Amino acid sequence: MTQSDTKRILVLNGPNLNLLGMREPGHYGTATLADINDLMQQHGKTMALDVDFRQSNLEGELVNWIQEARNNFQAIIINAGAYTHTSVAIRDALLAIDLPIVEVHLSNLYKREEFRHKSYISDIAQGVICGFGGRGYLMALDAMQDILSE
Ligand code: CA2
Repeated sequence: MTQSDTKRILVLNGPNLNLLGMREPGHYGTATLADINDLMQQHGKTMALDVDFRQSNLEGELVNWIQEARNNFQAIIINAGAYTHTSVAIRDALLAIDLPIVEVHLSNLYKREEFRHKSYISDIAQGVICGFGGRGYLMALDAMQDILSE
């Protein structure tokens, strides 16, 4: 397999997801973001996917990373955290780069407060995975592999 066969996936995580595994295990599970990152790297390797994993609590930083992804990545997996429900800026950045997007949430948004039912990302994503905890990120990677080989 040559390096050009390897697809690069940017995995973005939004505010407070750096606290994963440290608080609220009932909603978000016990795995840390580093644990999920490790699993994604390993799983990605088996499918010739190079996974770059980033987290920020800052909306503008997420927007910058999305803009930069245009020339460096083939796809984006995103859990925008609470910005999912508020950020037109993240939506606009995702629309501008024209890469396939899979949206992930650890918790099942539809079992939670009504304000979490609205996502500014879902209707511009190829698909949404929510409610499966950290495993959802691996499911998203499988889905992205299928999307990229279509
Ligand atoms: O379920 C998800 O993945 C969410 O994107 C998580 C966000 C929440 O605002 C979304 O509605 C759904 C919150 C992330 C907060 O993560 C924490 C993790 C551990 C302890 C406290 C917060």
